[in-house]
Amino acid sequence: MLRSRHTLPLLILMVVIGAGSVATALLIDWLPEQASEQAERVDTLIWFVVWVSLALFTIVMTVLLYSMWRFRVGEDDDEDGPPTHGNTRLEVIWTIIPSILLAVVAVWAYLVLSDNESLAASQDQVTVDVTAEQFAWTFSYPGAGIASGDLRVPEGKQVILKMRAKDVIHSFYVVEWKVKQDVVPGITTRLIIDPNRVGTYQVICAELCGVGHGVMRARAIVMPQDEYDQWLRSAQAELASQQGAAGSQGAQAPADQAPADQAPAEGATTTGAQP
Ligand SMILES: [Cu+2]
Repeated sequence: MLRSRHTLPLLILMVVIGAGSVATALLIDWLPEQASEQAERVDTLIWFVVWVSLALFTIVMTVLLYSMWRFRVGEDDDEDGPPTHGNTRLEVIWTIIPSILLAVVAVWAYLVLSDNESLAASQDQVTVDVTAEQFAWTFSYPGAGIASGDLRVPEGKQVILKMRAKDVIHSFYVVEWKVKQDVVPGITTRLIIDPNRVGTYQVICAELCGVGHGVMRARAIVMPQDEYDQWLRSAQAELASQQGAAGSQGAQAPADQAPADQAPAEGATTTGAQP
C-alpha cells in the first residue's frame, strides 16, 4: 500500500482536483431548463453519471499527476523501467466496479425510458399529428380540423405526437422537454411528452435533412388549459369563417394534405402503421 510519505500529498492533491471538479459541475448552468416530466427523469440520470465520472476523474488525475511529479526520472535516464507483471487484486477491483456502475446505469436508463413512455389515462391525453418536410413542421389537431406551424399544447396533459415525414428523415427535438424522435418517411413514429411548464420553446430538426435544415424550426407553446381551450375554439371559429368565405373549398386543406403524387402512399402508410 501507499507509504505514509505519499499519503498526505496525495490527499491534498485529491481534495484540490475534487474541489475543482465539483465547482465546475455546480457553478456553471450546464443543462437547459426542465419543462417536462421526462426532462426531470433524464436530468437526474445524467447528473448521477456526471458525479460518478467526476469521482473517477478525481482519483485518476490525482494518481497520474502525483506520479508524474514524484516519480519523474532524470533527463539523461534512458533505462527501461522495472518489469511489472500485473496486480490481480487491482485488476479485479477495476473490473468489478465499472461493471456494477454500467449495470446500474443500464437498469436506471431502462426504467427512465419506460416511465417516459408510460401512457396516461386517455382523458388526460392530447394527440397532435406532426408532418415534417423540407424545411417546415406542420401540426394538426385531429378532430378539430386545425393545422398550424406552431405546436400548442396544454400544460399538465400528456401530449402524444404522431409524426410523419413527406420527404427525408427529420427529427423532432425540444431541448427543454429532453426528448427526441426521428420522423421517417413511410412510418408513423410516436413521441410522448408530459409538459409541466408553461412557456414557449423551440422545436428543432435534429437530423441533417438538406440545405434548409438549420432553419427548420417551429415554436412549441405550452399554455394553461383554459387558454389552450380558448385558442382551440377561436382557431376553429376562424377556420369555419374562412371555409364559409371560400365556399365548399376548404381554406385550410392545402396545408394539411400531401402533394397529389404522395397522397396514396401516405394514406396507406398511416393505415398500416397504426394499430
Ligand atoms: Cu433537418
